[in-house]
Amino acid sequence: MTTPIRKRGRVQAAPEHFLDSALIEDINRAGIDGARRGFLRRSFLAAGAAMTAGSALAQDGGAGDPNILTLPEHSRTLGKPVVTHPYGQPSQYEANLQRRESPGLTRVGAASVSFTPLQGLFGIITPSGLHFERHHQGWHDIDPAKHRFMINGLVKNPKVYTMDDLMRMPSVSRMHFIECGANTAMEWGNVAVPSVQYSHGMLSCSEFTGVPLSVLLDDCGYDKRRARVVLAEGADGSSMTRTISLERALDDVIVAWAMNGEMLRPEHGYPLRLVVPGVQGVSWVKWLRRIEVGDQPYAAKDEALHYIDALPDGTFRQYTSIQECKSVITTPSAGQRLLDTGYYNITGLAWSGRGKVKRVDVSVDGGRNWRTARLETPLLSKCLTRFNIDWDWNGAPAVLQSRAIDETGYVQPKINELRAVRGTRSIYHNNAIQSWQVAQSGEVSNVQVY
Ligand SMILES: Nc1nc2c(c(=O)[nH]1)N[C@H]1C(S)=C(S)[C@@H](COP(=O)(O)O)O[C@H]1N2
Ligand SMILES: [Mo]
Repeated sequence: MTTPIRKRGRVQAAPEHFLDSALIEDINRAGIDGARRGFLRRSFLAAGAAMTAGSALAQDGGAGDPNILTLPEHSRTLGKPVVTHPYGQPSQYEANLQRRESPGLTRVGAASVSFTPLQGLFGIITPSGLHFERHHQGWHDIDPAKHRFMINGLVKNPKVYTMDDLMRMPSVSRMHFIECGANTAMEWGNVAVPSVQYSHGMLSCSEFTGVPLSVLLDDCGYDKRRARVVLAEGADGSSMTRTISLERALDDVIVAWAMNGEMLRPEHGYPLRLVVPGVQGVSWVKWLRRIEVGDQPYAAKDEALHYIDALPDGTFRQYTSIQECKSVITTPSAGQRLLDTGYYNITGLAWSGRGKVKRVDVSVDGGRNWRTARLETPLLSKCLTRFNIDWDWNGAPAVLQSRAIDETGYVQPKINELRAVRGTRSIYHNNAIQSWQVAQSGEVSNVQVY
């Protein structure tokens, strides 16, 4: 038995951060119906009016609503034919759901980041067109017929593969999250960004298809006695190179050509990228052109020597490539507004680079009391997990938090706990518990509470 839904809570999207003026015009012009957009529309009409809980607008409940009483045009006419769009597009009413760049983050867009709009997504899979982007030197649309992939170094038979060679090998399909090591970086010192898109949006999750790297290493006859490490190299201008321990390379790393059932999109490495489950995004080399097998003991310890975390005592921590257990509530989240008291489904995402998520607890009082959320299937290793929990909002100020625990028993830390160990000069690997404050007005904002 679940809690009966007395009155559905309504969430207003943030006007500034993920609603642009063009959309507002669209909505006003289109006079849309449909529950979800109806909420949005009423919210806009209500903008400026005092949005106290239980306002008249919040009470209309649809009774006598012309959108249900009048037979609309589309119920009386012929619709558009098949193949109007040979490759389908989202509804025009979803035009606001977009990847967004944080202005000024880098000097040029070719070395920048775009963030996934986590607040607008459902389930665990990120639509390919909304997958976050991180490039050091821009992206390319590489001709797969001309693309070559080489394995060299400590192998008996160094080989150069074409895409055709690779795609006729035995393949696997696996769902995994990818998170940039710098996700949530802006929040180390204090509250810095206005929405979950910017605080956690360097995170996406897809089904990837490709050949296991272990199959390719066997195919080339890697030197089992000496090999300790592999180095992956990208074909873009940054010549992105990252090392991975041989142990991991043989475990679950994939040389992938497909994402979410189609060939990779160019922004994500078409026609070939490395998938390194559980490890920070930088190791997932895009436009992959070479893997070199080596024996350097320093690199064998683990991957990604390049990212280090500055500690308070002036020392640094390295070999921190695994994305530790983390979670975030995506609705309600900063920039949204609750339009009514009553029932809400608090929903969010949890993940761990070390395996499966075991449990997610949710607090609505800033971490004093916790309840265990429902985890939705599938529950996969090194993959996003969707959680949901019922909440009856009584109109009083609240602080929403989620805390994930993975199958190793690791508990997601509070931001002050993390700072005590790692200081505030870090950039990477902020996996702290996120707090969203709900004001009496229903407005939700980013706060740090511990
Ligand atoms: N060749 C190449 N690979 C790359 C990068 C790059 O700039 N060039 N960026 C890395 C970083 S820092 C991240 S977080 C991920 C981002 O992958 P995405 O753009 O598909 O989200 O790709 C990684 N692989
Ligand atoms: Mo990254």
